[in-house]
Amino acid sequence: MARLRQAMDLLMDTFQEYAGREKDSTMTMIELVKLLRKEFPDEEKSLSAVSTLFCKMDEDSNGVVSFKEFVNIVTEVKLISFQQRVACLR
Ligand SMILES: [Ca+2]
Repeated sequence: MARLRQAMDLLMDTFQEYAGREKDSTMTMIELVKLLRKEFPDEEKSLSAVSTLFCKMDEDSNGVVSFKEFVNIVTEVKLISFQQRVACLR
């Protein structure tokens, strides 16, 4: 359980580093660009790709990404990545 707690703390810290440290902070598209540039330096970051990702993250379409929306997309991406790796092993 300690590892899961550490993972959640890391997710929260990473989100707050880019979105701000307020209690109910949210992430804008500009903040998402900064996160992607620093955390995923080798990934594609075209305006189109970032815009598509942001729209997918912003589930309630209010123009900003909450921590819950951020966690949802991160876990979805990791789940897809895991499923692709398992499929490759078959
Ligand atoms: Ca939102």
